[in-house]
Amino acid sequence: MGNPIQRTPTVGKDMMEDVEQFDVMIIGAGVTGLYALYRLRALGLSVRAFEAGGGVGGTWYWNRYPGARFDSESYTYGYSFSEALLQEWDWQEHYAAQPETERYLNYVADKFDLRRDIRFHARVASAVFDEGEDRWQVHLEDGHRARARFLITAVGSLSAYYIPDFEGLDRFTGTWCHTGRWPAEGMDLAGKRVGVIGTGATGVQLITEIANDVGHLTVFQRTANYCAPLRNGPIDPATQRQIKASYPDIFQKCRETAGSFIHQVDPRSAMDVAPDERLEQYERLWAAPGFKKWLANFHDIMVPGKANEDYAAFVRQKIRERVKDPVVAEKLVPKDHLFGSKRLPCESGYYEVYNRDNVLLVDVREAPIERITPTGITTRDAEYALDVLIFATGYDAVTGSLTRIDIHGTGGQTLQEKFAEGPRTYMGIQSAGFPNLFTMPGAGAGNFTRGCEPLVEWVRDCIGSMRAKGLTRIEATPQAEEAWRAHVAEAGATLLRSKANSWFVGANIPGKARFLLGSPDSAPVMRAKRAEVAAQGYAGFRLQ
Ligand code: NA7
Repeated sequence: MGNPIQRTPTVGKDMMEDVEQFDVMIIGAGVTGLYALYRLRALGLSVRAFEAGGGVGGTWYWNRYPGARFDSESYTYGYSFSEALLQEWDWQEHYAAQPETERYLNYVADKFDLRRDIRFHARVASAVFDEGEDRWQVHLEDGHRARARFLITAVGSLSAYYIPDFEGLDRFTGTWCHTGRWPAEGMDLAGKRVGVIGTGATGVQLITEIANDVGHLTVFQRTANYCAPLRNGPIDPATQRQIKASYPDIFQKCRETAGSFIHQVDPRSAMDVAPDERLEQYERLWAAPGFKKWLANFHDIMVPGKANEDYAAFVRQKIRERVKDPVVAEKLVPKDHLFGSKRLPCESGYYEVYNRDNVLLVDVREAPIERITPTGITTRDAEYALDVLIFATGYDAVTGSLTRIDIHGTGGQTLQEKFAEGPRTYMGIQSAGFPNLFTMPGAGAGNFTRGCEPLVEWVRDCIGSMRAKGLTRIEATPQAEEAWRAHVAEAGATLLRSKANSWFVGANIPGKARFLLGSPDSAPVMRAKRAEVAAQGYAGFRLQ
């Protein structure tokens, strides 16, 4: 990424010319950025959002790959703040596909007249804090500059896409792309020899969707995942009416759960019920849509131990039953990580794909990819001729989208240097030495919009209260930050999602420090902690 400024820039008078001035700048016009713009503008502030894409939506703008869709129920994912919006918008499917979600976010942007404060095709290259003025100045890649008292990085937790450093990609003569940058005009896959690297939530959706259209599909799998049937379907008119009548109840239920999903965990232990009753529950939830089979199950399935292993065995059997060739089936059965330690991909016919004659599964743990050649991929054991290569290889999660921007705080320090050993923040909201910068962490492992709304409202209240008191600067104290980091390290170590090598802990990126990205606390606990901090006059922050 180009950086138009020097390593430790200063903000002199000459740099002030032609610099737009705002109260608040937001980087990103995805789910969080749009809501932050709406809320902060309502305070009477001048707000400008900078969006690298040509339209709103963030993740739902970039991830146009075939099969991209929610695993959250559509009506639990949409914004909750406007009753009019809730009643006007008809979700078409229980788990909406990307085009529907992108339409929804465009509808929101239009309804609340948000576009007039968004600059599109505006990638922020750097941001520099002016210590004399308590203001941030951002520099866009196109040379544009703007300043504001507050900077909100609503950059998304899964937006810095990652392509492994395979030798030879530059010499590949076919077409290739990462799923997170799927071309808007689409990719012509019909009849082509297509290779997909990666079988996470994205790969699973993509592979299922394209298998029928391509000439031949080669899937390069490093780690088999536990995947569960999504059981999507259209929302009929009666259900639509029922959903619209029960939004308060839907959002209340989401508020009560750890990840802000609608599914309430069964407080019973799997091991405390009789085996036939346990199996009956497993089967019943397996037949239900969405994450129910994961999040509404016996509580101890979500911690390492006997119940977790019992359920993993159930899921493995479900996979085996669907794949005809037992050798292929065994490759698809996860054996090297605990159930729930990675994000559970939901699928709609994924395993049956491997029963097709035009699909080949290559286990790259057995025979690693050695290089990309002009005509395909060479593994230790074979060569695979490809016309199209698709990277479903994930993201430099949470911190990657922040550290790709050259952010300079007080004393010339950069966020990149500060995050070298993992994120250093106070509750994910701020980093000491970067005053007035609100980093909006993804909920990490939660129903995204449900997590982002209360966080945006907290920041809105914080900025509102500062302005009411004539304060110009808020900064997390190093002590509060250190205590938070210690808490994440300690509490995070016990969590199931710290156990596998996934993006949850930064383990998918070579060289990235292993550290839980996101909070180890449940969403209700996080909301309570933030409320307590605010009630105590922003304890853990220094205000002036
Ligand atoms: P994920 O879940 O990080 O999956 C990335 C996939 O790419 C995963 O199967 C990886 O295997 C694979 N991968 C990554 N690097 C390599 C290399 N070098 N060689 C072979 N395979 C590789 O990303 P997704 O986009 O699927 O999902 C991200 C989130 O988006 C998801 O959690 C949802 O919340 C939405 P690995 O498992 O690391 O062995």
